[in-house]
Amino acid sequence: MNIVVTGGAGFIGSNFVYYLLNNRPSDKVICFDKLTYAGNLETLEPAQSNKNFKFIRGDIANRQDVETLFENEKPDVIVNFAAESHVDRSIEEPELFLKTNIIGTSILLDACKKFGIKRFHQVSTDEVYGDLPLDRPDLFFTEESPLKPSSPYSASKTSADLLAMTNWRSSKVPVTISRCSNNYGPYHHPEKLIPLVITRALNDKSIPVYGTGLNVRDWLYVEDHCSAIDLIIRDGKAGEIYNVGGHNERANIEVVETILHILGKPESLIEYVTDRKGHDLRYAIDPHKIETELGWKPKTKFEEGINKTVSWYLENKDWWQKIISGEYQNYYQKMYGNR
Ligand code: NAD
Ligand code: TDX
Repeated sequence: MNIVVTGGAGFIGSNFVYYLLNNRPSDKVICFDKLTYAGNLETLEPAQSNKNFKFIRGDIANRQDVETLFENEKPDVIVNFAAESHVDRSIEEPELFLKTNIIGTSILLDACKKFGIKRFHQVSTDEVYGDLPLDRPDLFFTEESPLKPSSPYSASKTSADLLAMTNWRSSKVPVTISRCSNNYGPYHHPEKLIPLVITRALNDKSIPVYGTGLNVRDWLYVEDHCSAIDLIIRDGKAGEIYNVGGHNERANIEVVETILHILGKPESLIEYVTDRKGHDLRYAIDPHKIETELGWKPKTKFEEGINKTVSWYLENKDWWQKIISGEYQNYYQKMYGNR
């Protein structure tokens, strides 16, 4: 199969590229990425010598780029990871999120309609369901939970999901959607909590914890997300939504303390800062459907995954040091300077 991975130079997309190259040697993998601040060609360096891999620079929100991609590559499957993905940035500058996440997805769906496709898979997020209260550990997001996004980011992802489902209903574009909880692992951009804590702690810098630090996220090791998507594009049913998560809920402060402990750094680095606006309290996925219908099971528990992740950042300092120097410094000052 010819599989186009949009956003394959970012965190999860690049892990998915490697997952396919390692596990599906008869597939051709075409990464289509705009290379925004979040995309990094160095991440794909080891893939460039693989005869089954090809990189194309392009924008999912540009119709010409997308149609040329379809004409030249004749994809069987599109897996759409391309997105603006950071909640904090979306609160400051929503417009780019609407353009890439909504218009971009719509343009991809139009091309699927025009050129034909065996499967369009939309990589979505548990954030479309809004949040759960902290005092109801019995509640989980199911595929039937109401859509109640809290940020411009999650509103844009919700809109993309609705467009995907309407294209299935009205035009029979064979769409599937996965809604996954927070990922962590190699190649995660240092603007996000786990790599931010690792990289700042290694530089003995303060660790900004929003609000009380008690907000809960449900962490999934990125390779487990990749195996779920791989299964859905092969065995999942068109028109279906699958929640993906591994019951690894942790309060943010627990995550921060765990990382400091692994690195042997003091908790005095922790600095409580002004909360995120509209900060979602708790995410927790019920993965019953994908487990029972497709036989998916995550392999990596949080304790193992977080140790592997910290080791990866220790062994790949070059990768993240280049990112946190330069433009990212201005971003950090802008976002955290007055907190
Ligand atoms: P990321 O920000 O690390 O990577 C996004 C990638 O998309 C980058 O390579 C970027 O260059 C590319 N991109 C951005 N705009 C583009 C455009 N207009 N055209 C083509 N490429 C473009 O994001 P991530 O964390 O890897 O997330 C990937 C997907 O998974 C997103 O759709 C996100 O909503 C979803 N998701 C992420 C998580 C998570 O914990 N990170 C959890 C659930 C779902
Ligand atoms: O400096 C920080 N301090 C802090 O306390 C940052 C960056 C985050 N946080 C908190 C906010 C969240 O409760 O940590 C938690 C995780 O934050 P992020 O890493 O920004 O992730 P989150 O907002 O949960 O969203 C992530 O998971 C769902 C991804 O970025 C989304 O793309 C995905 O859809």
